[in-house]
Amino acid sequence: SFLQLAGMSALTLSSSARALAAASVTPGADAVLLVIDVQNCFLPGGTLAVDNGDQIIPVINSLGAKFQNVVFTQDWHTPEHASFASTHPGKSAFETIEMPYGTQVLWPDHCVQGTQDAQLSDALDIPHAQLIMRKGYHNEVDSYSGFMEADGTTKTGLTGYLQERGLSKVYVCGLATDFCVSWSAQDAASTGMVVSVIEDACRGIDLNGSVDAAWKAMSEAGVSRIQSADIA
Ligand code: VGL
Ligand code: ZN
Repeated sequence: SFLQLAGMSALTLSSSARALAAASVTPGADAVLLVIDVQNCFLPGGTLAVDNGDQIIPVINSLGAKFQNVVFTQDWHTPEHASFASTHPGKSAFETIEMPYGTQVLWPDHCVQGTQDAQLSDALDIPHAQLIMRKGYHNEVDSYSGFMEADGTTKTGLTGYLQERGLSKVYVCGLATDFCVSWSAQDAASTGMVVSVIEDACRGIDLNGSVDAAWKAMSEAGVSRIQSADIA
């Protein structure tokens, strides 16, 4: 009967919709791969090495080849930056301190402007990347996010750059999942961009469960959690 046919086609449609949702996506002209802080400091041998951080580089290189638009961020601190434990007498790395803008984790000295430690990894192979956005260069304020400093008001200009170029679909990868990747992804989502984080192209630092907390916060901000295999 007609009713059976209508029911059949509704069933067929919904199962093909499911298949589409699971299928991989080819990034278009409005998509950008945002590669967060793949710098020597966060790689084995660096001053703030993330466990297995080097394992994501081949994944990011093959992702890069699939995107027309690629942007890097680069953590770029002054030598006595406020986020360094060494700047605060009596404080040790991974302790926290209250700053005018809130609680700040104190880090080992890392990614100091102009040093080899702060350079993007030589193993990155994405020659068509278009922009390197530096952040964390104000001595008194940290900036995990590539968009906004930790004071919650000072912008890097990256939102404007992406908007002027019509790049509204942001795919985030890099280091570290629970700090700069998470904060960048949440800020991008808050400006109305469609944001996905590519899990196997990230690694985390994980202080007291911060990786799990970051995925929860990103999910609540509307950020999708995907895998590199989801990108064709
Ligand atoms: C980062 C801690 C301090 C990061 C940067 O790239 O996730 N983490 N500075
Ligand atoms: Zn930093």
